[in-house]
Amino acid sequence: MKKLLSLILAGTALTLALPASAQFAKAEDAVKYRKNALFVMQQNFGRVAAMAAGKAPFDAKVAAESAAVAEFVSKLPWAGFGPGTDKGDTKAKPEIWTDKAKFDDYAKKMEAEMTKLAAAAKSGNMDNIKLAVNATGGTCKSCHDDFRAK
Ligand code: ASC
Repeated sequence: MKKLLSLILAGTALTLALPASAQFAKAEDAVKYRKNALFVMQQNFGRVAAMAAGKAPFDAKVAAESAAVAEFVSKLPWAGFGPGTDKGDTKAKPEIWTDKAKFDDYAKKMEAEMTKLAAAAKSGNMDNIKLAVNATGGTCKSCHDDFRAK
């Protein structure tokens, strides 16, 4: 019984650890994985940003749900930037791999701002949502400026 429990716990730990250490069958899959994660994040962030900019009607429930999804998905793209994934159908600049510490720092900052945005959206306060959208968008932009080819 104890053995079964430790097996289950080990299995759970492995599953939870997967995103950060995800291995891909081929580099092309890693590129697709990170692009799709960034796309899903952007679609959800963009929905909230459109409300903050007055380009879409404010729907507090949709904003809260979208920001929560964006926050979760913001943790996923990085597993797709492993060694050897700098080639192919990608705008990722080589500096991502030569200046990894800076790239990782940008990633962490974006995740942190997404968390603040999710909290703001959950509270439903539009002034806070606007501030958080701007701060989060700023972290998207600075990383794109340095690490994404035009
Ligand atoms: C988006 C998106 C970005 C950021 C950026 C904010 O919705 O796709 O890259 O916001 O434009 O400045």
